Amino acid sequence: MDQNWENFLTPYNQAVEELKIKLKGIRKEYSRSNMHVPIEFVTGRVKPVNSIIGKAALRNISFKDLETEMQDIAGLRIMCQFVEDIHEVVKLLRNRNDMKIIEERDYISNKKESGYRSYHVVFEYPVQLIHGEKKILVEIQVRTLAMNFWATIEHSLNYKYQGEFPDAINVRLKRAAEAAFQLDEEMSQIREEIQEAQHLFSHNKRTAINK
Ligand code: 0O2
Repeated sequence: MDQNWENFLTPYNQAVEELKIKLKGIRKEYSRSNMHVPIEFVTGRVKPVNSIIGKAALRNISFKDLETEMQDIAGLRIMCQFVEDIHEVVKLLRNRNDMKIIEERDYISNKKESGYRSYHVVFEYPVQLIHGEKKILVEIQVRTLAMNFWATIEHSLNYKYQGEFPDAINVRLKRAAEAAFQLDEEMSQIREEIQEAQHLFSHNKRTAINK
C-alpha cells in the first residue's frame, strides 16, 4: 500500500481494533452477569483503499475532506438477535464517555429504498498516537441477524451488478427484505420464550461444566 494511505489509515486501524475489544467487552459483561446478551457478535473493518477512492469519486469528496466527509472509513457492526436489542445497544452507546455521538441514522423506522435496514451511529473517537491525540469519525451499524443476512447478500449482488439489478432480482430482493422484516417481527413476538430457553440452556451448560 502507498505510504500516504498507510499513514492516513493508521488511526482508523487503531480505532477499529480498540473498538472491537470494547464492544466485545460489553458482550462478555452481560454474559457474566447472567442477563440476556443483546449483542450476538461484533465485526469491524477499515474501508479498503479502492472502496474509499470509489466512494470519494462518486460523492465528489477530495482527499483533504475525507476525514470529515467520509464517516465510515472505520466501521463496526454489531449483530443482535432482536430489534429490541438494537435499541438497548444504541442506549449503551449513547451513555459511553469514550465516544461522542454526532449523528444517528435510523434505517429501521425509515428503511432505505433498496429495502436496507440497520441503525447507524456515527461518532467521534479519540485515538492516541505517538504525536498526540487524533479524533476520527467511526460508524457503527447495529442490526439484527436477519437484517445482516439480507444486507450481506444484497452487498455481494451489488458488487456483481454495480447497483443496476435486473428487474427480477430487484423484485426478489425487495421481497426478501420484507421476509427478513417479518422474521424479525415474529421473533420479537416470542422473544421472552426464546430468552427464557436460552437462559436455561446456558445455565445447564454451566452446571454441566462445573460438575
Ligand atoms: P461498504 O462496503 O459496506 O463500506 P447515503 O448518502 O445515505 O447513501 P452514506 O452517507 O455513506 O450513504 O451513509 P449510510 O447510508 O448511512 O451508510 C452507508 C453504509 O451503509 C454502506 O457503506 C453500507 O455498509 C450500508 N448500506 C447503506 N445502504 C445500503 C444498502 O442499500 N444495501 C447494503 N447492503 N448496505 C447498505 P458503503 O460504503 O456503501 O459500503
